[in-house]
Amino acid sequence: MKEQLEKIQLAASGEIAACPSAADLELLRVKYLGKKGEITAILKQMGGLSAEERPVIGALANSVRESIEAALAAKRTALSEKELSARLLAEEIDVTIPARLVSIGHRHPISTVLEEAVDIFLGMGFSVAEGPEIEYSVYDFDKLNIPWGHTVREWSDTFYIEEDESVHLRCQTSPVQVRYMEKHEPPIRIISPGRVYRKDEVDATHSPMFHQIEGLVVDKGITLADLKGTLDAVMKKLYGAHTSTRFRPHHFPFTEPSCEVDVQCFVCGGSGCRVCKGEGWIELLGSGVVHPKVLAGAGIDPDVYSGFAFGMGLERMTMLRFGIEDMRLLYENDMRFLSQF
Ligand code: 2U9
Repeated sequence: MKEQLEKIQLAASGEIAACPSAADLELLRVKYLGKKGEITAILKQMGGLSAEERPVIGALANSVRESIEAALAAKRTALSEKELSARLLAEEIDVTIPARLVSIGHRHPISTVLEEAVDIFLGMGFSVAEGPEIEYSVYDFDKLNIPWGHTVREWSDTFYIEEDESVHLRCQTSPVQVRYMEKHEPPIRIISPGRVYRKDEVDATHSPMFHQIEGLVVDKGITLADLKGTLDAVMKKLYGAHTSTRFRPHHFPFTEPSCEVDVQCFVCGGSGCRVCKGEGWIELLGSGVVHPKVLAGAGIDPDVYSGFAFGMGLERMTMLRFGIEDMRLLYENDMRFLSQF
């Protein structure tokens, strides 16, 4: 039995030393120290020993068990240290590798110009009004004094949704202001920015979808002088304090009198260049005193109140502001182009 125990001791220490993993180590523990293990088997046979042999073999068996337990414990520690250092090596983070930069996009130049204009109008006491892009023709045409038969109502000019031409994609944001007048008492001071649609062929200066900012002021005693003073102040804020404005007579169905507004060329200062096409002036806005029929149609008494309105194309303002010569570039979503502005 003594030799048996010594053999077990030798075999166990060899196997434990060579054991490759914690799972295999557990199998060895069961093999040597478990209930059906080799040491237990020896202890079970001790009943057949003489009274002198029993304590000697018992002490030996105990010391073999303790030494196997100690070897197992030492090996367990060694294996877990090995596993830890292998994991640390595998999961090592090299903090010196340059970070992959996240691309965070870029504000569209149209948004930049829109936000700037909205800020200016908010500062002057205007608020922003919005409305549907699919609009009743009554709101986009009739209530704006654009009667049946007017050219802008033609199929070739408009994206009709209904066969009977009663609903279409709005061609201006004016209907938003008609809706606002119907719901609010003067004084009214609003701008309505948004997308509008016209059946234009795509070229460097046209697109079937573009953006406008329109504005409306209605109160007692509003005159053309308020229109001129307000728009002159806005243009000075947009293009610099030295900017001069010029008001030319024009015609719009919804305003009377009507005018177009030019600003002195902010590139050449008025002497004539490529941007202003030698004119010295750049046309930027349409405007006028709101037609009494338009006020009355929206439930506002034109004998008590008067107002002025204006409209500008955001794409045109953006192109002039950043020196962009082709409108199509604004819609291509090419980051190489957009991130320049
Ligand atoms: C109401 C009454 C009148 C809005 C106006 C213009 C003149 C105008 C153009 C500028 C360039 C359209 O984008 S563009 O092609 N707009 O010239 N718009 S007055 O007049 C209104 C609006 C609402 C109730």
